[in-house]
Amino acid sequence: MDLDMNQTLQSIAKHYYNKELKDCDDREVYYILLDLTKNLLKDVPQIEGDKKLYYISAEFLIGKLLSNNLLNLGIYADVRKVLEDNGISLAHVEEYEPEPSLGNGGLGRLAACFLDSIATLELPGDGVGLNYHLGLFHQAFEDNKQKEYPDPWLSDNSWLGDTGKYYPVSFGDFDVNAHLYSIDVCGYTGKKNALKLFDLDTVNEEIVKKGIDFDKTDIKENLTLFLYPDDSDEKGRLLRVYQQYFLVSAGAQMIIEDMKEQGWPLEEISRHAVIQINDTHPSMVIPELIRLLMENGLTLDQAIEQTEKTCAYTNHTILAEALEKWPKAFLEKVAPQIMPIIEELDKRAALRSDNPKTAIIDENGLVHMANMDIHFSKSTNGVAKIHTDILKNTELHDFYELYPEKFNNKTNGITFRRWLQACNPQLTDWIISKIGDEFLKDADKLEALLPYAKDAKAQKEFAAIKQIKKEELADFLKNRQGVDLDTNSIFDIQVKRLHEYKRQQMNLLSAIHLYQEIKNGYKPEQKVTIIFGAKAAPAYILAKDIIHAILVFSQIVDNDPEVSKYMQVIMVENYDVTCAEKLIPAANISEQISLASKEASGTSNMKFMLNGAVTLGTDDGANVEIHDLVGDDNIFIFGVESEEVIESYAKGDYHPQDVLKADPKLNKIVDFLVGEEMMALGDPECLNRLYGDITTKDWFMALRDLDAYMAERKKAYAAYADQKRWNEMAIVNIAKAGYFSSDRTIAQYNDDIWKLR
Ligand code: 26V
Repeated sequence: MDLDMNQTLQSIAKHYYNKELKDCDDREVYYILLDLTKNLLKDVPQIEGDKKLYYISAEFLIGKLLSNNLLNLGIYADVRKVLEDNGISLAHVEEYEPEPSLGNGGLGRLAACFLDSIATLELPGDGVGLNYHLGLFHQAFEDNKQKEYPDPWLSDNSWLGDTGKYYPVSFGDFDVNAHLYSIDVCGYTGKKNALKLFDLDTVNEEIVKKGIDFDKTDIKENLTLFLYPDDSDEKGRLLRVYQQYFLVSAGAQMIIEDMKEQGWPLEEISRHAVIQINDTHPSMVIPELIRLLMENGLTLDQAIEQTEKTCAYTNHTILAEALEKWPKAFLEKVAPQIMPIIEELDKRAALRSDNPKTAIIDENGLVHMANMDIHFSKSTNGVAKIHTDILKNTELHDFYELYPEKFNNKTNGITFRRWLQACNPQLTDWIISKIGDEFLKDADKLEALLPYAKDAKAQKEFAAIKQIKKEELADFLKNRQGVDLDTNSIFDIQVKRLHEYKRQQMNLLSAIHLYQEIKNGYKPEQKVTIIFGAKAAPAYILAKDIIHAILVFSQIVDNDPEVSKYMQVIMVENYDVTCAEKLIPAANISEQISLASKEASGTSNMKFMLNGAVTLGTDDGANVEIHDLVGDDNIFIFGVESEEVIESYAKGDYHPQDVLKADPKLNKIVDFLVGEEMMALGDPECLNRLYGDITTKDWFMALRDLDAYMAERKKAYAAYADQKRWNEMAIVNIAKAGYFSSDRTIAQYNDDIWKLR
């Protein structure tokens, strides 16, 4: 970029603060950079084409945008240098940017990575979502328990731009106006798309009471107040349907408006638009688009045909409880105008198949959103090979028989701009010093690093960078939550949403086992720091019990000097994208231990791999593909395989008591949960409930895999002792990570589904 960076920043500093740059504090520098970047973004050319993608999603977990934008504008290094020359650290400046937490986890973060890659590949495509005033709750630990607080991110001066446009949305009992905001999304080649976010002007942040409680009935005041309001009760679920219809109705109107502005006939909308439906949250876009096309003069048959050719659906989970089914009564209340269309689609679906499992409306009057998506969109994809295979062979088998041509796999990916360049500039520079910078545009080129895996000098250099990242993490956590980390220990990290199927409880049980061994005189060769980071859904009691047990156990270890020489357990408070960017580059071991078949893909597994951590995991989700790429020697795999798990569920033959009877040593571990040490510090109600669940239900088979997990973990720790071998494994992982660039994923979506050019 042709810009004297020092002069430019000095003049903005003068203009706003009447100071020299070096005299500005970090907060002021943040606003100077925001101003600079927003202005530069204005001049970035829009990506154009005669077909446009709309990636519609209830979540976009975009994280902080400053670094990412600087990178994609090509001025990151320049800005960092000028700041440094003025005694300012870009890392400290970034702390003043509030993180927009507009997503729960992987699904929302994937949408954000995709936007980056879509713009980088110069494909015309916008994100379409909601402008939640309060993103995912802020997690605090009080008395070793999770407490939830609001997490505001909006301020007068932010990345969000007001388009000034409104779209009318009619609910059954009242009408509102959707207000369109927009955030520029600049790709790495210097062209931009947008993230379009709808909001409602009447939303009132004052109605938030204690914690994150609020009146769920006043839709005009609460519609876009929170990301996914608590849906453990009926009012919360109904509010969610209001949010969803608001999103799709405004979104579909905007799409139709775009078509008209371009002069493209709506009878041919599928030639000019493609709508990727991210999970079932935006599924009502199908009947809504049909309705609007008919309002615009298409016949019912035309509208249905065009909609089916325009929409495509991505499935992100096989967990039955996560597949949305809305009672007809809800939809009739929220959007009575689309109910006749859904009924019509249900009739037409029944003509295509009389199998009740593929019905849109079931005998209980529940509308199965995924079923509507599969019948009336042109493509259904899973997010990793094994996940798509399970959809085809098991979960959605009846649909696969009906529409084999609609099913396809798109293994997830991550943007290397954020998950390597921005969060690990040291590693990026090191890779560039070895193989040049071509891999930044063509991730497959990372393979050129492979010969360095066995190179002693390269191994040492890599290890030195890992050490720097461990020290940076230690500083970060010291500042953030006052903990001290031993950077000479193994950093063994599991960060993701808390869910029983992800099995943080199994990690905890294995940590308890290590504690017991140390108490019995075992002296590990290498100290280990086991780090967790996870938020639990506010109404998910067992998940909160697991957090409680981890926090209590962490305290027990800290209080015991005999044990804390060899191990430490840390639960990071308020795990978010910002934390992830610090934790992932510092990891030695990446914990990916879901019950095989349950994790659709996972994406942190890819981020860890790219940053030179070695996976300890099950053959589940994208771990399977990581395993294939790096081979048996560069990964630690354990556990029951997915076919066996699926068979076990079908037969209902898993009982944790059988495992406990067969292996007495496991009893000792599990009993610790309710033993005197834990009970002395913890809440007996929570601990007993967790113990009761694990010993009698254990729905996700943690006990079944526990022994194999502990054995494999020991192997990994032993392998770490051979530093040469360990660094070799880590470098092989980096070299093989190119496949997981979201640029590859997006190119495949485009080739197979979107066909934008
Ligand atoms: C949602 C819910 C909500 C109700 C309670 C239980 C439950 C369990 C799981 C979910 C997940 C919903 C969809 C989702 O977030 N899937 C994630 O998508 C990621 C991106 O494709 C993928 O990497 C993760 O494996 C997958 O869990």
